[in-house]
Amino acid sequence: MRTWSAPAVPSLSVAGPSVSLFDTTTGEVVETRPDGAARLYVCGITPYDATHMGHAATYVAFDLLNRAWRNAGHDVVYVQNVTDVDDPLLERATKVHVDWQELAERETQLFRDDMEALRVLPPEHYVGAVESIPLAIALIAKLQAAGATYTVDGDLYFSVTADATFGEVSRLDRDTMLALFGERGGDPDRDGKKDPLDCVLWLSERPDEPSWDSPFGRGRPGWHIECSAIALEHLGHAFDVQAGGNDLVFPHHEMSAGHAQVAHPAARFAQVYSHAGMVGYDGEKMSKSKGNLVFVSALRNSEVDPMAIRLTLLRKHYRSDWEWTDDLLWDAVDTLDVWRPLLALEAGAPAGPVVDAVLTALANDLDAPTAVAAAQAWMDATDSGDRTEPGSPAIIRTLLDATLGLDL
Ligand code: 5CA
Ligand code: ZN
Repeated sequence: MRTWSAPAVPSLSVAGPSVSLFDTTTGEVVETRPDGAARLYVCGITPYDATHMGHAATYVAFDLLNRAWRNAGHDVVYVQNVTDVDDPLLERATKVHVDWQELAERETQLFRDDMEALRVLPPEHYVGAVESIPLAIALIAKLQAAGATYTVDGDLYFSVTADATFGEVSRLDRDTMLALFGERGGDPDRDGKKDPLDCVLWLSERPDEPSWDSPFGRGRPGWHIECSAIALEHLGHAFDVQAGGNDLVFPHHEMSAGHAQVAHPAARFAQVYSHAGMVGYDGEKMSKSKGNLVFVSALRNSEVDPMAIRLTLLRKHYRSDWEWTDDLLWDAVDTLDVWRPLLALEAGAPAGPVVDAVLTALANDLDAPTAVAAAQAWMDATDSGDRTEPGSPAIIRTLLDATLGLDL
């Protein structure tokens, strides 16, 4: 699939420190240790509606990781999927009487435009579920050969007991797993399953739904196998970071890891699992199914500065759950009105300590709020008349662009 265009990223004269990240599987902040290029997989959108602030927050969060690695001197191989065939997309297409492929293409393009406006670095491999069906089929065949599958009325299931490490990604108790599985696309109550948590690998053909030929009959792949297959193909095993919002911890990331690890027991799927908090609006998680949405494209269409949207997101720590309010956005708009003229000055407060503070904060579990506070302190000092360092505004401007993705 076509990716989106990359914004220019200026290089810094100082290298950033090695990057640490909170790992969901251990509950600790761990140092990432890329061996050669850093390998990142971030779960992509299901393109049945426009990009909302929750999506934007998650992609901006992992854009900080991408930038922090680059600033630390690593090349980054970044892979993202598009779930361009799945139940919610097909259901929406039926409801609004649009061809499912047209809907997916339209919303994917809107997402690309939103990501470009927000200056999110594009993945090197932007990969659709549909185009990856041969990969999914090959991986399912490995699971079948490993004895990890069985059928229920023609649908092929993954047996979670085949994965000796099942539960190690999310570390949740069984009752919580069962509840989340039911809420997030699973079918714990279906008759004929060996374990209520077993998930679909290949769904047999349904009337009026798209389907493809496979050794398991005509049908389409389940959701979790899509990300396992795409990640393994483009990143290999034990890649550095598997990421997404924390609504994906279970079942999605647990199952994707399970599929990959049963097919290739010698290696872990990913080394670190990193999850962004949920952005809420009007008291609930912002979600397409609830309809309580603030769209990036709607704000762009009403001439809101995308950098103000980005700053609003950066002011919250990526792991916290928070509520979007319009006041947060207007506050960011006002902030940038103050920042821009200061960054255009010939001289300002000393830049060196700010460069260190920003790089250190971001390498420490992507602490953007601390980085933004360090930038604000420089703005305050410069605004109150500290113009002791010629050229420092240009250095800060470059710093904000390279690390936080703020082009001011
Ligand atoms: N296609 C799957 C992943 S393979 C999917 O979850 N798509 S999605 O469109 O529902 O979400 C896209 C990304 O945005 C996921 O990483 C998800 O965790 C994240 N996300 C969804 N809603 C929110 C929210 N309210 N706040 C923060 N992140 C969110
Ligand atoms: Zn995924």
